[in-house]
Amino acid sequence: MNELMRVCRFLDAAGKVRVGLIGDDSNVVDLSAAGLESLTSLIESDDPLAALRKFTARGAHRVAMSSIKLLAPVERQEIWAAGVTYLRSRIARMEESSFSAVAYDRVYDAARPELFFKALSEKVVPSGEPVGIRRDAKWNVPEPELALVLDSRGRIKGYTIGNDMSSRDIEGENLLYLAQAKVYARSCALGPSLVFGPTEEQARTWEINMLIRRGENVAFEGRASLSNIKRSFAELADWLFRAQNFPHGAILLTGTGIVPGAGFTLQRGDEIRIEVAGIGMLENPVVEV
Ligand code: DO4
Ligand code: MG
Repeated sequence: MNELMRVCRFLDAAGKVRVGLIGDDSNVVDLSAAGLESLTSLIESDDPLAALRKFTARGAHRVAMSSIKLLAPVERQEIWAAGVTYLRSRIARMEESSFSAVAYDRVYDAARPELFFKALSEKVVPSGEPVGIRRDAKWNVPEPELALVLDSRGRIKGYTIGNDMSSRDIEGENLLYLAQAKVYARSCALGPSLVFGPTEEQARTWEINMLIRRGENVAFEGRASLSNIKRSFAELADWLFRAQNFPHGAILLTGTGIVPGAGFTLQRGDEIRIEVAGIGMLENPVVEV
């Protein structure tokens, strides 16, 4: 088992953006104070774990988790997403749209995966901030997904949690509306941390859990094993980097295996919690946009 190191981006008390190592003791080691330039420089380094050890050894400046504001663990990376990578997602897409059912059925087994642009980094919502549901949609869901952190050469350097917020009625009406169903204000959340160290084999042993609270009640609860993703992570990364340049690297959401039943839609005020042991909990309230 490889060692895991969890890194976050945060605002310090003076409002400066910092990169920190999350400890087990509710403290964060301020790596920027130890000379770390950026999250991107860690992602680009050949051995991020060795770089992290070097910076933490340089007289650690610790800050309490409770005193910082978390930012999304992304700098200038583009955010992309894969779709229909779990059998559950194929079934759900075919149910929501008679019109596009054949396309979803085919892409699950095709050599080329479904990949789509999801967000610019400056539009990503961190843990704690609201995600959006479109006011012109009637059927809105969160999509909890493992996200791969890729360097500028397409190498998998770490993992985070992504929420690929989606409007299922818009997507189901016509496949040509996919961009509107997927890309709108507050439609992508990432965080809370970026984990360096785990191999793909290790990450595939993890479970992803989602709980949606509505007032005092649990409106939905579900889980999926990451071992059920049909394609290898390396395969998804390889397709993304074909005929594309990502000078700052990229984040690639790997698809959802948790799809609430057809009677469920998000409402304003719902609270979404997505957890992957080892990465942490991505928590977002829901607002209408
Ligand atoms: O085209 C549909 C998108 C599917 C998706 O986002 C997923 O499977 O996670
Ligand atoms: Mg998705």
